[in-house]
Amino acid sequence: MNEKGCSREEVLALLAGYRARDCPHSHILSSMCTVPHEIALSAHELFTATNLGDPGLFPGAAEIERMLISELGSLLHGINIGGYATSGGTEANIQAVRIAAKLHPTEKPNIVVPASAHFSFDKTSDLLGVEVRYAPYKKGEYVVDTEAMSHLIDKNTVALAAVAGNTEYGVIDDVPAVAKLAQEHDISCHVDAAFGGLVIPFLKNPAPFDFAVDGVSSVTLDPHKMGMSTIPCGTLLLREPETLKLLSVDSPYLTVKTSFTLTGTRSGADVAGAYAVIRYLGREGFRDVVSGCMENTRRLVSGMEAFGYRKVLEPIMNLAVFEYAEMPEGWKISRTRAGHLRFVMMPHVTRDVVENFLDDLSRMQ
Ligand code: 0PR
Repeated sequence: MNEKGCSREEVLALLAGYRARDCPHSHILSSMCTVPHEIALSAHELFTATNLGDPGLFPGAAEIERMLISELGSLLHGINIGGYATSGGTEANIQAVRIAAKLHPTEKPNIVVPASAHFSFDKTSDLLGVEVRYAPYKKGEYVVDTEAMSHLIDKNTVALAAVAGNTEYGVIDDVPAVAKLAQEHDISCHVDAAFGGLVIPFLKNPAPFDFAVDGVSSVTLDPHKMGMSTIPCGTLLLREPETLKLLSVDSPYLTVKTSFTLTGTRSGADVAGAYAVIRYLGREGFRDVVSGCMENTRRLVSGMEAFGYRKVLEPIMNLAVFEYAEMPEGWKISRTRAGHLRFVMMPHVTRDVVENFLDDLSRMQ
């Protein structure tokens, strides 16, 4: 730290220089985050000084968090759903597994997750000492083979997970089959809908993936992905709100005497941002956003197919995957573990962005 500070202008010019080095969203085609909705930014600003880690000081912000959980719970067909706003999908997945391990105490707990599960389950394993068993895909479909999953369950299995909108291929596991398996073994069923939770409800004829499915105990849903909130905002949604208490530790000097969250100090700003978007857009607005993203996904697929690029799957969501090929310079496109090209068609990937990309692609033909 320098002895003397500098002017506001100098500081902001310095930061702007660094910001200019970041990739522009107009060229980011593989991110699950997006440019926050304008109303999320205003809401965020209003709540920057709030700390949900000491909710008695900020009852207004705490009430917004409760309303966010309640709104998302009812969107996912739940009644009196509990939970809280996490720092993202990683924290929500960790906490869901912690709850499952407490509900089903055993010396060597394990969980069975799809091979497509996000790497946050590896972190969960390392942190909690819970073994993670990966159930393979159904050949060529990238959804979990529930038959194979059933063979990985034993007396120490505390939970099964299904993914609704997987990170690499955007497909939805057979949640009813996974939940049924969990019920048969009297264990928890966690659905990771970090990405899909704000897409699937707005698709035509959505696949069952939420609390409407018997046996689903918890769901991860991240507003900082398709919810267009500011980062970082995830949620953990629980069918049985009381199960959160299993994670409680004493917090004697706070305004509330127990704490169940993984992080301590938590901003109310991103939570207000997430709630603002939900109130502002409503289901109708979200349906429009999702249908726009789906239309752009179809345009990308037809444009690329016209140049001879081959898709790996018919997209179910706003995520398209192609066999590997060289891509034009300057575009940020990631690859799956299997080496496929992965496009996540977030709200910032507008029709203009798609056309610009296809133009660049046409110059490579
Ligand atoms: N579950 C699923 C299904 C996910 O896709 C992700 C993250 C998580 C859990 C973990 O969520 P957090 O990262 O919020 O803890 N999916 C993205 C991914 O790994 C996250 C991301 C977003 C990565 C934007 C890069 C990026 O530019 O691809």
